[in-house]
Order: sequence, then structure tokens, then C-alpha cells
Amino acid sequence: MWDSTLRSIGDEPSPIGEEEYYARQRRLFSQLRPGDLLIVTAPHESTRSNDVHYPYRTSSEMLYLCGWEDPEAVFVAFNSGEDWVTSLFVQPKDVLMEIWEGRRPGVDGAKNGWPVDEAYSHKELDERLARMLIQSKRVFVKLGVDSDVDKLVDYEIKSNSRERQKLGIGPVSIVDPSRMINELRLRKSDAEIALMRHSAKIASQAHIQAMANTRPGVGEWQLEGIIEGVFKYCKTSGIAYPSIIGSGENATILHYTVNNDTCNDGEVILIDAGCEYKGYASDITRSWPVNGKFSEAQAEIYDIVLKSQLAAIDACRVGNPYDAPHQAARRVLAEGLIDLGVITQSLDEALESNGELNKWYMHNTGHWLGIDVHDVGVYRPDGEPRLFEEGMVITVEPGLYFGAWRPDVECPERYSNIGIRIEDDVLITSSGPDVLSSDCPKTIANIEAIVGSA
Ligand SMILES: [Mn+2]
Repeated sequence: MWDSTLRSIGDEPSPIGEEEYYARQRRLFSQLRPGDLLIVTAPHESTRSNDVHYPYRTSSEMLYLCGWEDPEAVFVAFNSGEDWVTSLFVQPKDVLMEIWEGRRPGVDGAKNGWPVDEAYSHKELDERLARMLIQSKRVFVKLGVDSDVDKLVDYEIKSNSRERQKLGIGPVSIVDPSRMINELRLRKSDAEIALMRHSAKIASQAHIQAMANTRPGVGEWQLEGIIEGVFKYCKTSGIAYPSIIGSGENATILHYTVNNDTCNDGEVILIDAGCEYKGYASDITRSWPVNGKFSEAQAEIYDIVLKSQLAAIDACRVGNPYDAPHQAARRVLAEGLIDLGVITQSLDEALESNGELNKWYMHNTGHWLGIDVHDVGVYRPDGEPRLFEEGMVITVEPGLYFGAWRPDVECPERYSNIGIRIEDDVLITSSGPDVLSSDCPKTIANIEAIVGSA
């Protein structure tokens, strides 16, 4: 059905290889010392109703360090003074459960196919982890994710206090390892970049299909079906976040996800949708006229947003502070709105934190992208803006939103209910910004050629 889509996304890139997982683990262990115990947890399954569960997605830390996707898993690394030994606790083989819910790799499968030294049944977790806890000095664990692990750590910290006083053994501190893992995740490897580019290629094709099928009378939910159909058709695990499909005044609601209105002639539709491919997110927004032709007023706003987005992308360069794109985008947006007479303040006034630009542009221009759509990594370590380095991926997504329904502002009649956002995924490289989502059209001419063409 979407064979041209499959052709244009090209061959599937290789998944993250075993060597890369080991390298990630080594980079993390190099920041720890003998006696440290690292425990990487994952959330429990969550119930939708009765015996029906929500689709399971493990923790991003688990995905990053070993790639294990099934529930009831705990990754543990311990250094008793010799070297690091990694263990993965997994659901054991269980014929009855496998008949009902699917095959499990089990302990042997985990031992042979995953980047860990040892594998054990999850049933052995309490006993084995307790033994390691007693021998450890510092415990690196993110609390609040797996309540069973939390209880175990809490118990061992408290119950061994007498032993600890006598012999000086047993854990003395709990440290959250997230900051260290997040810092590693911020810089993407070549293999990760290949997966992210593929993820963005699929999302680009999904947007193109949605454009082609847009005409007055189509339902937001129908375009949602097409977008998410393409995601599935291209073998992704589905959406990276709930798709935002808003036409008319819905386009002026930043995180509109109800997607149950009809798209009408004369409206602009805004679609913000991305997929998760082999654990990596894409995040693309495009805005286009429902009837296939931008009105003069719509084109005026679109031009400003596109110009601001190009200026922001150009600011995505090694050595620039992470908020350089935001400053660039805001400046172009403000200048454009001053030219149109929407903003009556001076440029400097408009850009103030309480300036007029904030009425129509109220969010940031981007966020890190990776295993999570709002990926990890501190933006202002030690209070100073982080500088871009090669391998970082950030979204660039300026917008303007003229919600005529808003009681807090006087919306200019001419731009009533026009909502435009243009978002791409940008890789920082030594030779300048590399737009991973460049397959997705964004000039007025290119968009108008596609909308309604299906
Ligand atoms: Mn985004």
C-alpha cells in the first residue's frame, strides 16, 4: 500500500551491536570504583483493566545499557575489587505463560544473546542482590522505579548496621546513577545516529502521506490513522509520543491530542508526530493548509516561522550554547511580527521575558532527542548553558499560535486561529547542522504540491 514509502526510507540500519553495549558499560564503570554496586531498574507492567496490560516499554536506562526489552528485568553490575561483573535478572522460561503471552528468551537466552556476563531468573533477585548489597560500599540505583528493588536496598541499608559498625562493610550511601548515564546518552554514536536518521525518514514519509490525504472534510483521526499506519508499516514500535493532529483553532493548542475534529476548508492543520524505531525517537512537526493552498495571511505567518526555523538550525553548531537556536528563532519571529504590525513594541522590548512575542510564541525552540523524545542531559550544568558538541541531537521547532478563542489576548483578526509550528531533528556535526528529518518537505511550494494529491 505504501511501497513508495518503503523505497524512500531505504534499507534498515543495523541495530546497536554487542560491542557498543559493552563500550557504554565500560564508559560508565570507568566513573565508578571497586566496591560499587550498580542496579538498573525498569518499571513494573501496568494494568489497563482486569487482566489487560498497557503495552510494555522498559526503562530507557535498561535499553541503553543492555537492550533488554521484556518486563521483570534488573541489570546489575558489581565490582568486588577484581573487575566488573554484569548480571541480568529476567523472567524465567514458563511454558504456561509462554503459551498465553509469547516466547521468552529465559535465562539461557539472556546469557547467550545479550551483552552481560551472567543471567539469572528474576526469582533469584532477592537472594543474589542481598548478597551483593552486603558486600558493597556505594549503591548506584534510581529509586522509585522498581518498588521491589527499593525495598531490598532499604532493608539492607538498615538491617546491617551492626555488622557495618563491627567490620565496616555494607552499603553506606545510595547514589542516583541517572546523571552519569544521561551524560553518556547525550552524545550519540554513529550506530545511534543511523537509527535516528531512519526513524526520522519514516516519520517524514508519514507526514507526506498525511499531507497527500488532507482535503476539506477529512477527520483529524483519519490523518492520525494514516500517520500511525505508516509507523507500523515501516516496522517501528509505533509512536514516540501521542500524535498531535489539530486543524483550525486546535492548531493553536500546543499539546492537542484529542484528534477528533473535522478539518475544514480555509484552516491550517498542524501535525506533530514521530515514531520510535529500534528504541530511537523522531519528532517532526509540519503545518499546511487543509485545502492545499496557503491563504495570503497564512503564508505571511508561515514565512516568518520558516525563516526563524532556518536561522535556528543555522545556530546548531559545535561550540554554540544550547539556547543559541532559541535566541535566533525568537529574534526572527519578533522581527517578522513587527513588520506585520502584530507587535507594536521595539525589537528589544518584544524579546523581553514579558514582551509581546510571548503572547504568540510561548514555548522553547527545542529539546534533546534520542531514546526518549524529550531526551536526557542537563541543559545548564553548573548554571551555565551547555555548549553543543558533535553527536548531540536537538529538535528545532519554533511556532506562532493565534488562538482566537483565548480570553487573555486580543488575537489579530487577520491571523485568527492560525497555528504554525515547523520542527526538525538536527544532529550537531563538526561540519555544521545535519537535519535528520530533511526528507520532510517544508517550503510552501513543496507542501502545496503534495497536499491533497492522494
Ligand atoms: Mn519536539
